[in-house]
Amino acid sequence: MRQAGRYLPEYRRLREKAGDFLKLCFTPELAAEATLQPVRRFGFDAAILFSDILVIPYALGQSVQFTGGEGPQLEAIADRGGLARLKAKLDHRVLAPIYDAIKLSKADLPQGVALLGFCGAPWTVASYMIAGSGTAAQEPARRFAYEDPDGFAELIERLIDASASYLLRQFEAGVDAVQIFDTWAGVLPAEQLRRWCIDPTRRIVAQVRRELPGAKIIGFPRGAGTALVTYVQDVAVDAIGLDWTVDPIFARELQSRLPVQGNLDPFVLLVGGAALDRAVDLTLAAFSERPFIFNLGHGILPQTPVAHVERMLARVRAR
Ligand code: 1CP
Repeated sequence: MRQAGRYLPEYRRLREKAGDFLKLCFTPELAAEATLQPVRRFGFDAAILFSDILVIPYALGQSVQFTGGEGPQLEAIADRGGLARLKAKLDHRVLAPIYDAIKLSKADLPQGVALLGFCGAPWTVASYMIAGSGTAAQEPARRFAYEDPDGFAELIERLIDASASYLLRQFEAGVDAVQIFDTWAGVLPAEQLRRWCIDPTRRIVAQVRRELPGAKIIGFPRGAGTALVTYVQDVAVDAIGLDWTVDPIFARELQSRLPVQGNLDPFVLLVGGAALDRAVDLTLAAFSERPFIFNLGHGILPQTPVAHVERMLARVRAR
């Protein structure tokens, strides 16, 4: 998951053929192909839609580019004036090819293999919109939120509405569940995390369920640590993704309330060998007695050898 394709040769070929990353996301046949590739190769129980969290700023009219196969480049929103340049509402015509990619993927997936849709949580998406690129600790967005909390709240409001309507369209197109990625939750102090991560995500979930009661939603507030307890309570997700720093002793408590997903260290998968076997065994021993989705604690690293993924899967499936 999560920028995952890059370790697969078939993805790199498809990416090269498409040329541009956004073209890959917005050409339904190509996006569906990228969605299906990992399932074909490994027989996973679920596929995640091939897209990116930054299609939302793009559909709000912000310039978004992926140049040189590296990270995203956006036209940074430096202040409140930058907000005025965004469209008032999400343009679903721009996003229509993504909904078509969902339909195509769903039609081609084997029976019983779930299709996951996703979006970024408002805080994480806002942090890229403000910085204009990836940063080590999202300081431009943190500065914006401290210096102009009302202006920042305005951006978060827009993203709550946009994300809820985007997720609803994904369900309409056929996804079985969605995951909300709050990749940068962990850089905020508790009060800011409640205000900018937990509360907005709670409102997205409530808005989606108002239209679609029973919509299945997985939360992934990376780095939230002990705030996971409040997150689970307040956001009322159906399952929680755990990053690799979460101690299973702590997480087992959460698991008595809801299914958990995770949380193998992506770096040990890259390293492989006996360390990988041991980490897989520890993860399974910690979580497999209660509802559990075996997964990594964050995205697979692009340099990960495919053989290590095969080794991990063989070990999990042998249980
Ligand atoms: O895993 C998959 O391939 C499924 C599709 C997927 C998902 C779920 C992609 C494709 N991106 C994402 C989510 C995403 N994108 C997140 C949240 C999840 C996470 O924490 O990893 C984030 C923060 C992004 C932003 C983004 N897009 C980055 C990180 C930038 C940074 O420096 O902080 C990058 C490198 C991208 C590009 C991207 N998205 C996806 C792929 C395969 C790629 C690589 C680009 C390429 O192939 O050229």
